[in-house]
Amino acid sequence: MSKVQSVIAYIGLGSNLENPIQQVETALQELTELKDSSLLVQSSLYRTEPIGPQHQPSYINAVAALITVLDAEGLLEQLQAIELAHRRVREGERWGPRTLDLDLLMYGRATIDTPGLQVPHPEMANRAFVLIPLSEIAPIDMDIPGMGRLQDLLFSLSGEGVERLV
Ligand code: PH2
Ligand code: MG
Ligand code: MG
Repeated sequence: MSKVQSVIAYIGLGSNLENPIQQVETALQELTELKDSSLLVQSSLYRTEPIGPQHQPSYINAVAALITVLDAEGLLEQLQAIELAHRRVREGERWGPRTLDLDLLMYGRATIDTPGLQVPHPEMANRAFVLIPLSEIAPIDMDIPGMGRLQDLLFSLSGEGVERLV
């Protein structure tokens, strides 16, 4: 009998349009229903200042951990289907506003660099709105492939503009 290889994946959630808190809460619910996967744990929600263009509303961000037997591409496909269901529009300016963004931050210890998918997410090391919620649910000394330990990345980052919702 072959063993099932399950993987822990970290997903970043973000929204700054059309009731962002509701968008993120619904998406977390949808992640609990994802095929061949189960949601292990989710962070608090955070209100965060926009990175990139400043003329857009503040974001709601969170991070979730899934255990999955989907491969990374299959998981990405499922995440994009959820984005589409939230009427995510894929045009407009880079880093501009969106109803829902689901980023595959990490897929086990995999490093993936293809035109459609880069894992770990190339921007995550610089983003307090990712690392702060991640540190709620991941081991604080977790090594992020190619980027370093979570604790060191956090230490060199300002937490300004990232406010946990009560
Ligand atoms: N996502 C972006 C661009 N800027 N800023 C915040 N605060 N939160 C985000 O999720 C975010 C952003 C593109 O994915
Ligand atoms: Mg993003
Ligand atoms: Mg994205």
